[in-house]
Amino acid sequence: MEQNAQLLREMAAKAGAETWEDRKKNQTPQCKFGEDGICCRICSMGPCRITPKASRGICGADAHAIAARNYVRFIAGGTAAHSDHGREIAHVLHVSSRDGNYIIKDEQKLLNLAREWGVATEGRDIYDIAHEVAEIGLMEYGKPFGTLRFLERATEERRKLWEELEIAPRAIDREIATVMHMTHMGCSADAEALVMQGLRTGMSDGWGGSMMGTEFSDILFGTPTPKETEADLGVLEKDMVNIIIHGHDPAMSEMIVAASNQSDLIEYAKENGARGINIAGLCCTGNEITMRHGVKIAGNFLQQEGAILTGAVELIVVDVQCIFPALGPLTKCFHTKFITTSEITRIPGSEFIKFEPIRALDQAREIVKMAIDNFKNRGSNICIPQSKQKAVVGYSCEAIIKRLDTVTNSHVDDLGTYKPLVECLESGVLRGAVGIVGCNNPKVRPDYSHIEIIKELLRNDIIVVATGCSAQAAAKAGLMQKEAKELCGAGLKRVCELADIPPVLHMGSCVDISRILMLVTGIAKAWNVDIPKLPIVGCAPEWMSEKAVSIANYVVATGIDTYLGIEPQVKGSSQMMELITEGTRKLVGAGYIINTDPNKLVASIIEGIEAKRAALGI
Ligand code: SF4
Ligand code: MSK
Repeated sequence: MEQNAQLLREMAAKAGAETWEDRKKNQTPQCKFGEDGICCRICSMGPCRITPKASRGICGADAHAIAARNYVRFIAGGTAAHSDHGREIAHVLHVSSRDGNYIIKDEQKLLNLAREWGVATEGRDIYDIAHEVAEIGLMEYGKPFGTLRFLERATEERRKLWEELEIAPRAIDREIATVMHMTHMGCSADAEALVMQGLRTGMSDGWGGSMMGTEFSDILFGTPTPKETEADLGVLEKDMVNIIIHGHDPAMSEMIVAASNQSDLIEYAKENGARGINIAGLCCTGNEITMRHGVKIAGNFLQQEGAILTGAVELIVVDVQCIFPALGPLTKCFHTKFITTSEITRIPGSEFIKFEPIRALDQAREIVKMAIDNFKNRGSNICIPQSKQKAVVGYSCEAIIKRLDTVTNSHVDDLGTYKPLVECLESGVLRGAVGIVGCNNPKVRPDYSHIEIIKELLRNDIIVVATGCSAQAAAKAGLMQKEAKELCGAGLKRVCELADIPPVLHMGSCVDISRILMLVTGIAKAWNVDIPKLPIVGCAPEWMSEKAVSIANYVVATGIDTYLGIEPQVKGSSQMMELITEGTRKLVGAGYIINTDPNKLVASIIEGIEAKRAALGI
């Protein structure tokens, strides 16, 4: 991996290009007030910062109030991004039609959701049902009364607790607005009240916008099933037209993949001297597309510049979130065309083609053609690192149930439930399960913490499910191929062999952490054990984005301990540090455990899982 990085650094130097590593140096040392969360600039009497001689801002807000307000605004940013993604997909569902660009690929999932939401299905056209379901979903963003519909999916214990604590989320947009209002100058200064609203807002993401994003994407594009792919920059092809898809919302990329498979465009690529068209994904658009089509994974968050630095990318097309503005100047150092498609993500140095669902396939064809036309402009200085690994991806909850059912095949009557998985956990064949999620962060060596933590868990018979950039790190390290069972303890190895699965299951993109919520909820129901007592935890070793904090909040509110390898920016407030670790645990049964040393972090995960097992008497 370091060898690749060195190669790409040389490419950058030759091209006169700057990378995140250069900019990181220029940003060092980073602002201590920002790191500790005790700089406030929410009114123009400020900015104010807390120092040994100034314990309060001009209005009198102390370190706890300032850190808490900054923290919940972080959550609101993350919830807004994930949930708006869900809203966009709902709009696509709303214009789906039998003869249009977007058709319904998983009718059964749509019918199940329609029944769950009380939508009549008998004798109706599937597209009428789809449009009504989409409209109900869209109303979840702004309905004036009641709480979110998906909360009904949670365990009874959680629902009751959320009601008692008054953190059951109402309309999604309302929770985001409530954060902005509470943190406006002259409103909340009480850290605990702000943290509670943070939990509620996070839940409007996980049990709201993200869950909608996942459900509607499955309905439109198909529920993922296991399929083989490859990961890392070596998936770029020297003699093909390389197109990178990047971001989070799969709607446009679905069409790019469809266009790239059309014979006239493949023929056109050949006429232009290429062997064909090669699509490769970055970040969560890459995850969405690999989960459903097996499209190859070029890399994760901190590899986005590396992909361009190969000099072999004809075009990069992006939608929303996690896209470096640096791609503007960087692509100018090469022949690479940079296309933005969402009005949410406008970046200087890009060409903007506004995504329109009703003519998305034509737009995608236009974009693929642009890439082909650009093939001839590729420079002679190409450097594609050789590294790539095989991976099996596509583990939706449905796919996991199907595979794990084969482990205890004596339980024919249990087919279609999580009981076989519960049996493995209860008997100790598997000691526990960990959801590893989240980004890369230049504060730590890219992928290192993800990989070290995952490997140690596997050695200890702890099965791993992964999403986002963590999943891509695992894929690049070869941990998503079935042969990785050789790295596991005897119990996990046996489960992998019987179920014919890799020990790390790719569950999708960042919004697909809602799949993990449903997986854990399903296990809790099948086992009849409250979620905080299960030997199941979450971990974000290298997180960086506001979305990650939103996720961490809904995971904690769901009763799942969350281990963080990067410190949240609240260290300047002892009260906040207490609230996010032990404070929430007293209320919802889970909290953060923070350690920036990956070896210590994984040791505490294993210790935490074993303590939960001991408490269950297993
Ligand atoms: Fe300063 Fe208070 Fe204004 Fe914040 S809200 S900038 S602490 S005066
Ligand atoms: S893409 S939010 S860097 S996981 Fe979902 Fe990766 Fe984090 Fe973006």
